[in-house]
Amino acid sequence: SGSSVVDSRTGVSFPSILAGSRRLLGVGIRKKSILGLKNIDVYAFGVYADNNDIRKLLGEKYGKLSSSEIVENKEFSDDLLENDISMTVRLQIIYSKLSIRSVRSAFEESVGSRLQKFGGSDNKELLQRFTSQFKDEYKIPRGSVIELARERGHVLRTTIDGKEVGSIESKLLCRSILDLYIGEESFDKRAKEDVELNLASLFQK
Ligand code: DAO
Ligand code: DAO
Repeated sequence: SGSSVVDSRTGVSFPSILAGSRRLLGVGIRKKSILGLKNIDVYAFGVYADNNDIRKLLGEKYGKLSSSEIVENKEFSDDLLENDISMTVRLQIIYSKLSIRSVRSAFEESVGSRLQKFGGSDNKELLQRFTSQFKDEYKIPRGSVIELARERGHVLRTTIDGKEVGSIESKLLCRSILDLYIGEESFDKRAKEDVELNLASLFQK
């Protein structure tokens, strides 16, 4: 049991709490244009973070600021990405014709560009390590749920429909993945804003 939130744009339902203490902060859509012609909804996503980690790691810096001061502070989003805060991004697949090949090439583009942005040149190996977790025999039909979780110590743990497919310890990889959802050029601006507003409210008395 437990409560859930239904995203009105996609009808996808997200549990309010994951892993006991990670709270849903915002939901969004990952879109992709095909041949520059039509925009498809690839998946819906929900962003979760552990409230206690947020208070413990960022409370001193942000505890005395108002919500709007926090949200307007350029460092806030960096601090979320950089610190050892337990977070999960839960994806639910909408597009029914996803092939593993198009998934691989899409994230070589999206995750690859972030690895390059934050890590500089030497990151081919890391990207390969991540994509090699995804075997050709996996199927991700519409409705599949993928969770990308940052665990303590900057470990990125990936599960598909509840089954773990791999864990990789890398601060750079964790940061790059989360940046897709709450970074500067996130997939869904409104989701990022909701996450930041909800987090800022944690510091208000
Ligand atoms: O079939 O050409 C096509 C369009 C496929 C779009 C693929 C986008 C994949 C995004 C990554 C999904 C990760 C679960
Ligand atoms: O949307 O471009 C993107 C990035 C998605 C990153 C998550 C990928 C996890 C994919 C698991 C696929 C399993 C076959």
